[in-house]
Amino acid sequence: MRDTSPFYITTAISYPNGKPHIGHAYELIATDAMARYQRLDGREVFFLTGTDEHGQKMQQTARKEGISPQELADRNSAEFEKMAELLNASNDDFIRTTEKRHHEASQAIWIRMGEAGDLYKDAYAGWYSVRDEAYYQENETELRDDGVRYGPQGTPVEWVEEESYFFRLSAYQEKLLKHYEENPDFIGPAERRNEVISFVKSGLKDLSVSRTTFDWGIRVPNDPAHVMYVWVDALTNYLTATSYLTDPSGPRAKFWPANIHVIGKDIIRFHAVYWPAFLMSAGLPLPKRVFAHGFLLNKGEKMSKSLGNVVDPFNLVEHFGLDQIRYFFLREVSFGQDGSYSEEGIATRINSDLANGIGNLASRSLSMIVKNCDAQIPVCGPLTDEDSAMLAAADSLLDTTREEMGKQLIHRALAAIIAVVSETDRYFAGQEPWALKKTDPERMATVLYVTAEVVRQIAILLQPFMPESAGKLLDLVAVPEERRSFADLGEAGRLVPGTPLEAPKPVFPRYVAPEA
Ligand code: ME8
Repeated sequence: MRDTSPFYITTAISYPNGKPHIGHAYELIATDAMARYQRLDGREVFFLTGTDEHGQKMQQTARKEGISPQELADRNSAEFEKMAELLNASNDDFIRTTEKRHHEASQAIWIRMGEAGDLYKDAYAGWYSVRDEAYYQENETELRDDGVRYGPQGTPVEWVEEESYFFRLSAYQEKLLKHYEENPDFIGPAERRNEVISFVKSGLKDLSVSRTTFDWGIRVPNDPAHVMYVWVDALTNYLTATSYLTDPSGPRAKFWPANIHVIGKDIIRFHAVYWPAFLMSAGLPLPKRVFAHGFLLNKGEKMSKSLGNVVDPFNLVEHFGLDQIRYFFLREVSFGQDGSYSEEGIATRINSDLANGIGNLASRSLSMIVKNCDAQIPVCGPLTDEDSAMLAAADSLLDTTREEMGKQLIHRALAAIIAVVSETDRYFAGQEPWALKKTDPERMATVLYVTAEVVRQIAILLQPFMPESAGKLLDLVAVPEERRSFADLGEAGRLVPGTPLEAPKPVFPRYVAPEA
């Protein structure tokens, strides 16, 4: 069933302490595909991404580089915006947490948590990871042979002692567990849900939510010696951009609560424990779902600066092409699981699924139409069972992909579309339209019509994943711009005989590795 309610989707906001890497690109591409899918399916979508600019990590990196944190943020945030453009991301806004609107929203949520009686001042003494911007219990850390103590994500922790505001997280343990129980879809995938539930069941301690030993952050209202813990402000970005708190009659306020926060698995605790607790405290509605994708590994290994295998998304796109990269990540990696990538893997996908698959199907069938049917969409004669089955397979893709995308199973939605490409290949080969040319030209016309009609539907459905290439495929079958939404799938938008076609230009060239 089609859902017409507004749809709000977010990525995590990235730390601009360095340039964007392929993990950031991956998250943005996947979230973009989901946003585009819902838009094409007729929903009013608000898609947000941005940068998380406060905190100790930013301050330390800036100091090392001899510039101010604001300069560091300006420089690298611009790189993230450039990446969004390069990746053809359809985000409706790009939020920076140093913006005024965000300071206002963060202070507003702080005041509400205070009014609820959930903030109190005390002294913090414990472990902190600057790289993760996270507090850890001692039993979550380990002292290794190198004499350094590490947190659960493998980053070094340091001892912190300072005056701090605390948030009464302990008071939300039972409420959170009840929320997970009553809203089984709140956290996905299932592994992450289990992980969060067992973390919360193991007992929640109150959370230190302000810092006094540095000042790169949002001031605590009425206590300017304190800046907010960066995660309090970072999570609030999702609210800021809707103006739900600061201007409830604003045009975007209707988008809160978010339908889905898309994040990586390393930050599930912040999104599925702290964030809903803050919102409950502030008396605000909770997001409907938090979905954690996996990590991208380079040839199976974790990317790290020290291994020298951090891949620059700009280079990757330059080398393979944007839609090729989008397709690879979305089809190859099971969304929610870790995924590995390599040049060979990307080349194989490009050649098998795109060049030899949909690209070849479109060019073979459409060039036959141009040559043998006066360069016009041919008339479709009486349908055989095979023709009807072929059209039915294409017509059923909307339901299948809607179901998979509703569960963030992007790779399965794509696999279903590609399976219909293969089925169409078999249909086309089996019908032998080239042989029918002499013996039964009307029958040939029907086979070509059916094939072109399937190409049309596949191209419409590929738009969320490969917007530009899918657009080119739709140009090849002469589908007007305003007939490219999901409402035009199936019977509603069948190709019109007599529509002129041009000789097809290749959309997906074969990838040939450059000589070493
Ligand atoms: O965590 N593969 O920012 P960030 C896949 N500012 N995803 C990856 C990845 C990889 N190798 N490396 C990172 C932060 N990510 C916070 C978020 S949200 C209110 C604040 C993902 O720049 C990571 O999981 O470290 C996260 O979702 C996003 O990239 C930004 O990471």
